[in-house]
Amino acid sequence: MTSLVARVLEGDKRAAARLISMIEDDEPEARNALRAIYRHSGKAHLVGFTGPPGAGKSTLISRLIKAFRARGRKVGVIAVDPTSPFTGGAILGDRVRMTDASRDPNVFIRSMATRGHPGGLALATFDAVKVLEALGMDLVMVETVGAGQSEVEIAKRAHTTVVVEMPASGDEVQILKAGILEIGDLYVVNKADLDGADAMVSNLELVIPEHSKGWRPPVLRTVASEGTGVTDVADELEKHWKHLTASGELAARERARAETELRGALAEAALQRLTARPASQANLGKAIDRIVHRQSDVRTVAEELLKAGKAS
Ligand SMILES: Nc1nc2c(ncn2[C@@H]2O[C@H](COP(=O)(O)OP(=O)(O)O)[C@@H](O)[C@H]2O)c(=O)[nH]1
Ligand SMILES: [Mg+2]
Repeated sequence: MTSLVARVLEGDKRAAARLISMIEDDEPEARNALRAIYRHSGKAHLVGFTGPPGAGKSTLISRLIKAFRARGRKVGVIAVDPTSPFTGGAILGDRVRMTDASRDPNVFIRSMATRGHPGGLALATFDAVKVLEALGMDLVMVETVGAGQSEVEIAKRAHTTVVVEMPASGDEVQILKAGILEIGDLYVVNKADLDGADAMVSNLELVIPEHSKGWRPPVLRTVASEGTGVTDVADELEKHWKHLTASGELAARERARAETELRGALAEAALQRLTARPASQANLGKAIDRIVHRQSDVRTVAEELLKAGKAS
């Protein structure tokens, strides 16, 4: 195990891949490894991408990998989307070949399943981010499925959140998903080659609130499939990072992130403690019966289980 950690710290991509698999499988040794690498994490600029399926997040990210490599940055990507076309090191669909990237020691791409996590973002995702930081990546991009609560969760965890939209087709009314306007540090209207891009941009510019901390989220347009506008996105990402460090906002976000992670870990630990043993499984079954039969409300039952768990 120590040798696996040592290899990750030396920049060995295969060791990192192995460790992330162990994290996905929730192997006990993975926890020890995470303990060992924790103090080597926290160095990368973590950028989250969210937006409707098909907007072009994966395509944009693949272009950004190239843009940032050209700037000498080491780039990690985690796609929390089983349908994300990062398989086998090749971006499918638009035929942008990523085989160079998979051979590049300074690029690491990985897809992860959400495993039914309600937010759509597995706790494992952010453990994997730490592995990539320990691996020496200085930019880590996380692609999330723009569904459920995942975009709110990525916004809480990432330093910079990019919302990727695309023009609506025909006379379809452009309805932005609720909550999307509070989370973006950067808005990208991709597929600017299609009709309706201008409308989408003005729509966004009209409704985006001025962020309180001296950052007005820009609205950029791209044709990711052609690489158009990608440099501007890379520039704005760097600008936002500079803004975060210069304004002190970075420290505040780091604290908020630590709190989110602690709360997540507490919830998971409590749940595991109360449901792991066969006896607790039976208790859980009885508790569910009581809720279904209206003998007790959910909160009361949860409190009782917590108390019983402490006593045992
Ligand atoms: N016309 C057009 N198609 C694009 C553009 N960017 C991506 N696409 C295509 O849109 C589809 C969905 O892209 P993808 O990156 O998988 O979207 P994601 O679901 O948001 O990750 C793919 O077929 C891409 O080739 C663009 O700028 N213009
Ligand atoms: Mg995708």
